[in-house]
Amino acid sequence: MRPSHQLPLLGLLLFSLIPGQRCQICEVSKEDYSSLKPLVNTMVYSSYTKGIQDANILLTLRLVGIHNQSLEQQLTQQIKQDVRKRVSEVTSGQLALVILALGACKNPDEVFIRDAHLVSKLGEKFKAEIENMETHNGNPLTNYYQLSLTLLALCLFDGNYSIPDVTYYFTPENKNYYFDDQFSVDTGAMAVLALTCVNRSIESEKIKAGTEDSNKIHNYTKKLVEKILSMKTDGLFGNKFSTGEAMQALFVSSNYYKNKQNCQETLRTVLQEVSQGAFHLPIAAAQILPALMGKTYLDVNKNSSCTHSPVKFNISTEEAVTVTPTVSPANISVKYSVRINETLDSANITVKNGSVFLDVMKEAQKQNEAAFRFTAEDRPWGPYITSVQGIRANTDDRTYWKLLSDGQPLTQGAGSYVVKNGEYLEGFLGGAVVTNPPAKAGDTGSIPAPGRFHMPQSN
Ligand code: B12
Ligand SMILES: *[C@@H]1O[C@H](CO)[C@@H](O)[C@H](O)[C@H]1NC(C)=O
Ligand SMILES: *[C@@H]1O[C@H](CO)[C@@H](O)[C@H](O)[C@H]1NC(C)=O
Ligand SMILES: *[C@@H]1O[C@H](CO)[C@@H](O)[C@H](O)[C@H]1NC(C)=O
Ligand SMILES: *[C@@H]1O[C@H](CO)[C@@H](O)[C@H](O)[C@H]1NC(C)=O
Ligand SMILES: *[C@@H]1O[C@H](CO)[C@@H](O)[C@H](O)[C@H]1NC(C)=O
Ligand SMILES: *[C@@H]1O[C@H](CO)[C@@H](O)[C@H](O)[C@H]1NC(C)=O
Ligand SMILES: *[C@@H]1O[C@H](CO)[C@@H](O)[C@H](O)[C@H]1NC(C)=O
Ligand SMILES: *[C@@H]1O[C@H](CO)[C@@H](O)[C@H](O)[C@H]1NC(C)=O
Ligand SMILES: *[C@@H]1O[C@H](CO)[C@@H](O)[C@H](O)[C@H]1NC(C)=O
Ligand SMILES: *[C@@H]1O[C@H](CO)[C@@H](O)[C@H](O)[C@H]1NC(C)=O
Repeated sequence: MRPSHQLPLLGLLLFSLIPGQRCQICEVSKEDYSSLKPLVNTMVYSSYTKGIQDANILLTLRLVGIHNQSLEQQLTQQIKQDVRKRVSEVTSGQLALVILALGACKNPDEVFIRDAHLVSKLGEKFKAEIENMETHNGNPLTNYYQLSLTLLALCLFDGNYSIPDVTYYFTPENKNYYFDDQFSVDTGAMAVLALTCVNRSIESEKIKAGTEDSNKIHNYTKKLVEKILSMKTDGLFGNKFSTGEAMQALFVSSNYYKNKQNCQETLRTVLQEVSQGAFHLPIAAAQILPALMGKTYLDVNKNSSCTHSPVKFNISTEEAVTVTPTVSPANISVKYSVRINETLDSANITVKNGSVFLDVMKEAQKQNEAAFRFTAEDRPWGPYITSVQGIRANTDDRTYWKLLSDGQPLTQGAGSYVVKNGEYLEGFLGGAVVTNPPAKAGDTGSIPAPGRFHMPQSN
């Protein structure tokens, strides 16, 4: 077990950073576990066919101790089969999630992790990310959320990483914590978890680091925590989908939740959202549930035995209600535009009330193939738009297809966002490029910066 820590010299700080302590956790009380049922039901009663893409689900089931042998077996088998088939092609973050899921607690899958050399393969993917940054203007192959997941998994599973790489690449000033000019709370939170793990490894002398490097890691964590806290609205950090990860980061590295009011504020808002079905995607449920049950990814530990949740969920299929509309819905009309550089293609599109953004895109494509054709890939969060008008977003350039409503970026994807009558929807080739992180909030106009792209391809 971890030794207890003396309080370090933190008089100057707004808060202290106390790793390994469990007193700042803000979790749903056992008596209120019934409010978590929608999340558990969503996770247990979905069909899973995507192999590695379902790793986050297995990770959460094991981390919070929801035991369902048939489901666990099914997920494990599909993940392993997928790993055997295409481990060299998966991204760093995907492989990190696989390792965290398979190794979440003591179970037979550890043999698979070892025999398939997953940890050293992850170490290679980490190196490849860093090499890409060196040759592509500081842009990783994927993103900093995945780089952080990777560092976290390497740290927890005794993989290879170097302290100088950590102190060089994880500075809070790094542009990769931002998309457009927005600090990505999910990304910052994952980095805090990874850095906290590294810090603990330094303390337990699992890895060596000088005082200077230790101090840097400490400072980065503190700064990132401050940024996360600065993104608070209504008890949420970033938005409802980043809050679970933000909570985990705050648990392991701040005293924020020592204040009971802070805790109640977050729980009230999150549970309200849960009751309104905001986390109806299994991945959304999987990302919020650990924090609500007082768990963090730092609890993933191949040495500890798989636990059972102390409370039995009365899981029932009846709870997973799907509302079937009784009357045929009215038609609604929206404006839809695609913007590339200065060119704008617009159309008025009529769809059934209750339609999602993707339905609008499909209808527009039917009407004007040349202007509105698009491609999408299936992801845990739904369909991910990869090209419009044959123009692909490009990670090396940090461009992406951004979805807007009345000029504001959506917080849901095309497959989830339900459109409203009279709304102005836009698909915009946005550049996630920032040469320097924004110094202050509010210094950017509401009009998005011109889109950038690289290597247009028709397909
Ligand atoms: C990095 C990131 C991005 C990057 C991805 C590209 C890159 N350079 O890596 C960029 C900036 C392009 C991006 C775009 C968007 N994102 Co995003 N993104 C993330 C983030 C921080 C990490 C994703 C990741 O790497 N996961 C780990 C790997 C292992 O999993 P993965 O499934 O292989 O990851 C891929 C997909 O997740 C995909 N992706 C990223 N974002 C989204 C969003 C949707 C809806 C889909 C279907 C896929 C997708 O890109 C990842 C890399 O290839 C997550 C945070 C989170 N909590 O998951 C948000 C997150 C998934 N994104 C989100 C959103 C809303 C979007 C946008 C819809 C925003 C917008 N208004 O346009 C767009 C997608 C539009 C489209 N083209 O379809 C939300 C989804 C919430 C929801 N309920 O649907 C999240 C949870 C952030 C949040 N808290 O709001 N994103
Ligand atoms: C499950 O059902 C039992 C008996 O009906 C009840 O006492 C308990 O609170 C329920 N648990 C949850 C998590 O809903
Ligand atoms: C376990 O999960 C399966 C889906 O894989 C589901 O059909 C079954 O009802 C679940 N069992 C329990 C006890 O929740
Ligand atoms: C770490 O690196 C050393 C030396 O390069 C290598 O021998 C070892 O196998 C690596 N370990 C892992 C887990 O990748
Ligand atoms: C860490 O932050 C403190 C206080 O801001 C500063 O004095 C110190 O130089 C920083 N240390 C490093 C290694 O960056
Ligand atoms: C990191 O470890 C040091 C002790 O080496 C401790 O003082 C500090 O609080 C820790 N920082 C974080 C961010 O966990
Ligand atoms: C797990 O156990 C091994 C061997 O007993 C030990 O070397 C390692 O430090 C332990 N890891 C953790 C995270 O406790
Ligand atoms: C909605 O539009 C479709 C196609 O334009 C049309 O067939 C249908 O009758 C309309 N429904 C209503 C309720 O107006
Ligand atoms: C958009 O602008 C960029 C840079 O100004 C240019 O390279 C690109 O060809 C333009 N794309 C289109 C489709 O006009
Ligand atoms: C869409 O409808 C509005 C009025 O309802 C009209 O002013 C506009 O010209 C239409 N746009 C297109 C592209 O048809
Ligand atoms: C669309 O449906 C919602 C409820 O599902 C309703 O509140 C709204 O009035 C409807 N809009 C139209 C234009 O029918």
